[in-house]
Amino acid sequence: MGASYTSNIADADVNGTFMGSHLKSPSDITGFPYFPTGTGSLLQKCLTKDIWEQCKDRRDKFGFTFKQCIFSGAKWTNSGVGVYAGSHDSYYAFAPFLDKIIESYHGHKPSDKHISSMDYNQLNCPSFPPDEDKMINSTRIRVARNLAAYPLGTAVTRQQRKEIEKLVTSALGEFEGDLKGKYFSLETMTEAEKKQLIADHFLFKGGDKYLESAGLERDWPEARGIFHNDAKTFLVWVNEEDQLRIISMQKGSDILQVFKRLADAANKIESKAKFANDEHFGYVSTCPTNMGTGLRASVHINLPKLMKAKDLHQSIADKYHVQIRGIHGEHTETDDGVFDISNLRRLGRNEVQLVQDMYDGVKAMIRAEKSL
Ligand code: ADP
Ligand code: CIR
Repeated sequence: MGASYTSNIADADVNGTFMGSHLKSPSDITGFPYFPTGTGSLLQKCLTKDIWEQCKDRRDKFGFTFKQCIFSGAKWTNSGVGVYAGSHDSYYAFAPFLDKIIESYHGHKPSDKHISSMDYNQLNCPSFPPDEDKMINSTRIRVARNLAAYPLGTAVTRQQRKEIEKLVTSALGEFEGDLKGKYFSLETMTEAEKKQLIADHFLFKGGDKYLESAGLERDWPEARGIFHNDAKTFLVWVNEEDQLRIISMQKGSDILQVFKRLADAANKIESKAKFANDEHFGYVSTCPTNMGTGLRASVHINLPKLMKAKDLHQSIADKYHVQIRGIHGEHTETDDGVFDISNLRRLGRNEVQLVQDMYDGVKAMIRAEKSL
């Protein structure tokens, strides 16, 4: 059958690279999306014409459509992935497509099980010697979580988003000791406070075109905010890409301490809130890359020589399953040779193994930097 093509071609940017399109809403996708030459997104790799025909008119049990699921990547063909789910159920309703995305990204097959472990005693991460410690500015580990009783942020109503904010902040309000903190609403914080929190790497930025196209910035900034302790070593983002991003971070390279705090905080929150989770997928997240553990463990590290050797650092990243980002968040460039190195995989391996991926990858990068 000859699939019809939706024209989503827009003006090329000055380099001739295709960046955006005239697609305004998911219903503008009236046929198989057009992907210009050079599109490298997982959406483009996994969406065959057969899968399109099977899924194009499907919706999940909350009414979130397949076209909504692929809209971000159909519009922004420079996406890395380009796909967002509407609910836990989307992963089943759109299984012919999302199983393929999940297997391509995580290597996790439909019959595989996901088992969690935050047993930090199993982590093999000896302290970095002083010359290596000096290269590492800071360490951060976050996990993504969403409440079982609601659809994901892509599909919640305005009222549901407010309920989620209330539930999460009242649970966090009971924390004592090192985790005791306060909630700061994005609606009431001043522009200067917001800027400072973003500059210090504590707060999300907003205004992300990929998230916006997935419906995640509706009613912004209402019902969004950040909870943190005084030391800003334990933080929770509320109602950004996921309903909760639980974060542990601090200056320096003590990965074990950061992981212990994260495990403790995540367990405490889970004792008060039921998270969307199942045996096959682990914890459910909005972006398929975060399924399973939802865990991204990263260091900000200074590797000036290695980062100039593109083939070398990319081959180390591939071998150790780590990802290299700029230090101002995903899709950012970097300055001064400081990079964000983190685990790439999140599903089908437990939390300890993923923090280990990051540690081993960072050690390999440091060895290479020293040898150059
Ligand atoms: P995530 O999806 O993990 O939240 P982003 O790449 O969007 O990732 O980063 C969110 C924020 O966290 C950014 O401000 C980024 O600079 C900060 N961040 C990430 N890793 C670290 C780290 N190891 N040390 C300090 N800040 C970090
Ligand atoms: C993209 O496809 O490039 C963006 N939608 C982000 C993909 C990675 N997702 C993530 O980090 N949560």
